Amino acid sequence: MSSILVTGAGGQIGSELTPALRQRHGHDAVIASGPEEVDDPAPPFEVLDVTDADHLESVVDTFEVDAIYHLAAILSAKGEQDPQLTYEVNVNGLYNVLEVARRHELAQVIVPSTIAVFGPDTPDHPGEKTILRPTTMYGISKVFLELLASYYHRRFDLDVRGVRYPGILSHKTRPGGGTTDYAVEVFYEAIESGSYTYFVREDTQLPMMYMQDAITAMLDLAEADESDLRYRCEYNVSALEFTPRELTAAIREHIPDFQASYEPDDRQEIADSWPNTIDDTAAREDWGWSPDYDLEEMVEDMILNLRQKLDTSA
Ligand code: AKB
Repeated sequence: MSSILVTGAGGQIGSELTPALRQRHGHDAVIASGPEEVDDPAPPFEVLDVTDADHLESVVDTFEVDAIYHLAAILSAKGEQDPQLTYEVNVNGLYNVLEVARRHELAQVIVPSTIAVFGPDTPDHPGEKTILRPTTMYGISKVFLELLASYYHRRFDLDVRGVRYPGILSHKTRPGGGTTDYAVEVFYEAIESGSYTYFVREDTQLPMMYMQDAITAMLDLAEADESDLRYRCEYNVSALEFTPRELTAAIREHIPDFQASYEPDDRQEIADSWPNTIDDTAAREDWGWSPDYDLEEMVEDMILNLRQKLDTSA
């Protein structure tokens, strides 16, 4: 029986994408993997470092893998702390995945890109064809991803697809190493301690999305009719845009005493290099992208679920 491999399955997106894929394709048909053993997702789970091409190939062989959801990547803030490791994981890891997919003639590779492909010179509300000049190693590695995905499609007829994700908010697994992590951290702190110090200015507006919409985007694009697609991994997907000031106001609707303060650090420069909004007309036209959650619905759902998880009744 053929199977689907998920790399980075223990991460923020992987921990929610894996169960969604298992619901669609059957539990045992989805092989979760990551650099270390985790309790969640449940087995089948393989400890797999994507920079190890031989091990990746043996996993593809053993489990008769036919499609890969390649989520393993180092995000923007951590990427600036260790650009060499980021290159190794994001660039060499991606190359290993595309090469194994080519050699084994896999049916599909899904790999996310990001708004970090844009840079400080990007004009407002960029589309798919806007010139990309990122200033972070993470952004540069994702531009490479978009170009290499198109190359493997054109040259080897590999079906590679992906969306440019904005910051993603979720209550199950905390993000790690991203610039947009403040938008998740604030919920934990608001519930647990009643206050939070943002590491960006209060007027920093960035595109964001709730996890349920992020999973829908990836699965809908994977299942879209290939003849409808104008792009491979360049699809902008937009759902929400808010500043920390607006997020604070929305949280105060549920936690009136919540106190916010602002101490921008070096992640401010990364945030400032990304656009405030993005144009996702192509995704809406080509494969019917349409998010479900607005800011108020997202905040309500985050607080409800986190209160249960953190076991506070406040
Ligand atoms: C990050 O902040 O690095 C990520 C992203 C926008 O891709 N969340």
